[in-house]
Amino acid sequence: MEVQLGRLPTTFPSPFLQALKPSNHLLGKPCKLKEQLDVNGYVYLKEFHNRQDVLNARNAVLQYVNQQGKHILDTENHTIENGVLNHRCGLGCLPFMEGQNAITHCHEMNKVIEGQHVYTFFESYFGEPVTTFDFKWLRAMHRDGFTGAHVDRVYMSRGSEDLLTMWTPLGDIPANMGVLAVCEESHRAQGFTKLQQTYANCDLEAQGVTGSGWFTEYPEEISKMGGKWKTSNFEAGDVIIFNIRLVHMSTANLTKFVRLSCDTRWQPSSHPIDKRFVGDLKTTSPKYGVHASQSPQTKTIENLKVTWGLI
Ligand SMILES: O=C(O)CCC(=O)C(=O)O
Repeated sequence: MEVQLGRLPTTFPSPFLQALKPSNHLLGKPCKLKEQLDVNGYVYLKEFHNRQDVLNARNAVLQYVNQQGKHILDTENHTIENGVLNHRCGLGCLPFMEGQNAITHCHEMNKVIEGQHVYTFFESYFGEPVTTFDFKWLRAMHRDGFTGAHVDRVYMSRGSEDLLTMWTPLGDIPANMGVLAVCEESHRAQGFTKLQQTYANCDLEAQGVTGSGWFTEYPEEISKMGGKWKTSNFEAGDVIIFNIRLVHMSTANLTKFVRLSCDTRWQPSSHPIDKRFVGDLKTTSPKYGVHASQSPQTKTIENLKVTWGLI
């Protein structure tokens, strides 16, 4: 299948972008799951959520998206449930849904992303009660849109170092429609030491960095340090869970369908928590990522890379 990883056209599966192997055989064995997460930086689990619950959440989000404007979905030729984008709908046309709001916390979404099965999994994994951020990164990705390579730590380092991200695709999402891709072992492989000591240790907000916060939009800039890019044709119910130092990005949405997904964050309740993402969060506007704005005068990852000797 022809895909695009960030800005790079490539093929999946291929030696450059390999297929993720599920770790379902390790479910119920928290020590083994931990070992796998420590070694690879992630675990990929098929059918983690109930498929029908995910499809219900997808429909609730699609109804919401359609209510935000007439020219977002092509409802003249397709049903809302098909999620086909109007051909004129690009960046800025889809609603920004991240945060804590009516759609992130609707019944259908809650049943998936904060269901008892998720609490049970993380409680077993951490061996203690767990907390999830109230902030949810619910995303609708436009045609050709993607997320650049980054580590989550640059956005959320003021709490637990054991923070985990769970990426949940809302629907069946093949690799050419905008799926999460991880650079295996990038959290610990020797070639990443400098990146981990500079970029990954940076608190973007404290440093006043503007823009997306991504390290790069070009995956070769990451894999030249080591590691291996991996992804999958995700199906509704599948998840990938990874740590805050693992480099990841997404493939581009080369299809006519809107890509819907949600990333949620989980940690032991006994650990300090990044207060920016819990409590009453009120309205949230885009700060980093695909919707971020950037002024050339301000501090950016591009000029920091020169300071860090990573260019
Ligand atoms: O869904 C995406 O495009 C990116 C998700 C991501 O970066 C994350 O889950 O941390």
